[in-house]
Formats: sequence, structure tokens, C-alpha cells
Amino acid sequence: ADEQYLDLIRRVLADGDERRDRTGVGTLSIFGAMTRFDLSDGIVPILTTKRVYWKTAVREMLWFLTGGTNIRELLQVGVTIWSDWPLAYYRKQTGEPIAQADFEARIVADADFAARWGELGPVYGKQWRRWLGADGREHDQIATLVETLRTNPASRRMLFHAWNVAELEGMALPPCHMVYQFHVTSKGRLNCLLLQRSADLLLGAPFNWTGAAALLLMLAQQADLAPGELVWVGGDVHLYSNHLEQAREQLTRDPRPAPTMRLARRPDSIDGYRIEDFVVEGYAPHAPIKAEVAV
Ligand code: THF
Repeated sequence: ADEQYLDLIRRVLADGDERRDRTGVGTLSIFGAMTRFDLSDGIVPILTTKRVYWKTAVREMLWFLTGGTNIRELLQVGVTIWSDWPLAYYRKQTGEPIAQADFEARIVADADFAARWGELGPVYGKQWRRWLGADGREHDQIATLVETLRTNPASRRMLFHAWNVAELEGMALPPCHMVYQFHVTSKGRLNCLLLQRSADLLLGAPFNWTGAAALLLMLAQQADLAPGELVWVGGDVHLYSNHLEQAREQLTRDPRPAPTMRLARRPDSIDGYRIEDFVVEGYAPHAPIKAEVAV
């Protein structure tokens, strides 16, 4: 994974178009990229050229799968990567310059406060598990996917989508990792193609690759399939202008042997996974690389 990642960084640094973006930070951006990761031997795309907090990425994926859309459930398990958006909204609405840690502590301590200020709107979890149809019926895309993987694995319609056009306005952020499509080979291997419309190459992509790999392992296990390939397609793939130094630092590092991930237990359903079920072995990364997330 590291080679493909460093290649992408080199491409963005060399060919990236300098453009202003939504956040005002500015980016170097290329359009259209693909990476392919073979998961069949247990190896997963967790980068070694910096420490990736893979448990955080897996916890985020488990949170999506619960259908959750409030940062409280993330904060309760120590995950702070979604706090910036509700925090910015709170500060803007109230004019109160509250510190992030204080805001997070209040979200955890006070359920009413969390309901009012910790909600991200109908983001991933809502769309994956409870996509609201025009007739008022809710669609559980994940349950349908697992069922189809089990009963009709030759289907070309195995996917779930988060880009619910009618509900975009209510989301704190529209979905970046947008569609996950699945494919089962004649030998019973599960492939996944993730289409990410917008990729923060330094902070987001390594998390999204890790989360997608965990998802692929869970779905394969639930459908009695073996893990196959994870194909990632990025639309606008960018480095924020305040991440360039970090990106160059990472380019100087030599990739180490790739880690493996396996599931220690087979829960009864896709809803039964816990963080303790994920076993990562052989992970000896370089040091973390700190960077500010653009909000
Ligand atoms: N917005 C932007 N600008 N970039 C993103 O990657 C991103 N996401 C999610 C939603 N909006 C986004 C949030 N995901 C980190 C990682 C993933 C995030 C947000 C932030 C991050 O700061 N990672 C650090 C520290 C991790 C930690 O504290 O545990 C890192 O070093 O990896 C992409 O889906």
C-alpha cells in the first residue's frame, strides 16, 4: 500500500493543480486515481510510512455500520476525528470560543447537549442503514447487501450509496467515500470497489483504506467468502497546502513489511462486530505525522 500511496503523493506534488477549495485552505489536486490492494493473503492497506491509528479507523467504520450520525457515540470510544464540524458549528452559532476538549466532554456528559450539538445530520450511517424512500419506507442497504452476497453473489447490483441527493443539505458534510460496490469471483473471493469523490490524501485516504479493508473482511466473513481485492478510485485527490511539508517528509521514509488483519471471532451478523474482533499483526510503522484537518 505504501508504494501506491507514495506514488499518489508524488503525482499530486508534481502535477497537482493549485486550487482554492471549500475550506479556504487551498489544495494541490489531481483528478482521477486508482489503487488496488490484494487482501487475499491477509495483508491490509494500513500504511507503514507513518503510524495510522487503525483502531480509530475501524471504530469509525463500526460506527457507520450502527447507523449512527452523532459524534457522541464516537467520543464514547475515544474517537475525535469527527468533532471539528460540530465544534465549528457550535462556535459559530453561540459565539462561545469553547475549547475542543471541553466541547467533547460536554457532548459525552450531557445527552441533551449531544442531541442538540453533536448531530452530523443524515450522513453515512443514516444512508447506509435507513435510506428514506419517497414512500416513507426505510431501506437498509447493508442488510440487503449481505443477503445478496449470500444468495446471489453473481449479481452486478451489490452496492450501497451515501449520496442521497434529497438529503445533502442536511449533512454536516456530504459523503466523501460515496459508493461501495462488491463483486464475487467464481472462486468465492469478495472484491470491493470504493469510489471516493474527494480525498484528503494525507489524513483521510489512509483512514478510508483501513476502514474499507475492515468492512471487506467483515462482509466476506458474513457471506462465507474469502477476501479478494480492494479497488479504490479517487475523484478529486488532493493535498491541502498546509500538508505539503508532511507529505514530503513521508516520501523520505522507506516502506516496511505490510501488516495483516484478521477477525478473531465470527459474530452472528454484520451488526455483531466489536473492536476487539480485529487483530492486526506485524505492524511496525514509522512515527506518526501530525497535521491539521481542514474543516
Ligand atoms: N475533511 C477533511 N478535510 N479531511 C478528511 O480526511 C475528512 N474525513 C472525514 C470527514 N471530513 C474530512 C473525517 N475523517 C483525521 C482522520 C480522519 C478524519 C478526520 C481527521 C485525523 O486528524 N487523523 C490524524 C489523527 C488521528 C487521531 O487523532 O486519532 C492522523 O494522523 O491520522 C475523511 O473521511
